[in-house]
Amino acid sequence: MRTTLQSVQSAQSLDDLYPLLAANHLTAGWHKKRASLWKTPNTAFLPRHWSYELGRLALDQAGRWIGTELAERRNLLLFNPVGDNDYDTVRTMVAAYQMIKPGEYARPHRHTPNALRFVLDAKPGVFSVVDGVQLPMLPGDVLLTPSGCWHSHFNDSDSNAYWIDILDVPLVHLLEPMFFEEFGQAHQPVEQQPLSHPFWFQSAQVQSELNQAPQTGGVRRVPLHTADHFLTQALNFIQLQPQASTQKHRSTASRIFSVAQGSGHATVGELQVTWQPGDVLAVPSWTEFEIRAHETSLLFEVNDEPTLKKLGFYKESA
Ligand code: GTQ
Ligand code: FE2
Repeated sequence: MRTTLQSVQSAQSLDDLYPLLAANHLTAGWHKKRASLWKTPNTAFLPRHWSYELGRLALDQAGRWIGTELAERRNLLLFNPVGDNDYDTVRTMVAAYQMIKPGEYARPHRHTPNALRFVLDAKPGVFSVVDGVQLPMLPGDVLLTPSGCWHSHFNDSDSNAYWIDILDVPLVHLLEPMFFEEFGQAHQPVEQQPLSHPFWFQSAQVQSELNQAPQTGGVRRVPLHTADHFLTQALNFIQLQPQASTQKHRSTASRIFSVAQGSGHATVGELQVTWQPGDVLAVPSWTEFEIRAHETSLLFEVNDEPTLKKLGFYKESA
């Protein structure tokens, strides 16, 4: 310490001082390698599109060699190809395609991250169990497994079942409150089989709400009422008439879109893609986007607006 103080004391210039600062884990705010403030958002994430046709085929192939016994979840992560990232889809959220075969049981666990499922293909007999409540998974349904809830999935139908998982794991990684626990038994006891539940948004119910929603420019929106259980993410269904498109805009929120029905084209930043049922689009923060339908289409959107709004960081521009 003596010698350190003496060497700092005897520095004759800033150039003498910089290495002494570094050796003591200090750096001069006026002499950094990287800027810490910039004029407008500078997102590291890329606009991206994933094909369900490919994801589904890859899951079928994986299913020849990996079971739920070994894997816990048979899922394919939709990672954003930036730096050494191999997990995050956008800054705060990850999306995955998951498949479960007839007779399989994806064992129960619970974790800090909030999770939701958007069902793509499933026959009657596929369920998630959330804190002892057995909820059916049928195409177009959305199911919530909020932070800390025990959850497992099983397939008593005669066909493979496929869905999209969206979780706020990357946000939990950033803030570091991660906890994860295995239930300890292979199956979760079922206590209720309700006909409706706040964690279960049935496709038919969403359709009837869409039919009553006002239409502007060929677009109808139905927000899902998740705010009491889901604090970090908001969920919307967006119906587009043929040739209708979402208004071109950008915001500080990150967004993941999944295609429920129909087909069309999207411009996300520099990316131009066509989309089909089951496909996924990543819209990073502050990236301008416009999604256009070729035929009557239905999109499912998950965004992190509630996180940004609670923190006072939400901004948008047309
Ligand atoms: O189904 O519980 O894709 O915990 C990633 C983490 C699915 C799940 C994922 C999970 C799950
Ligand atoms: Fe999970």
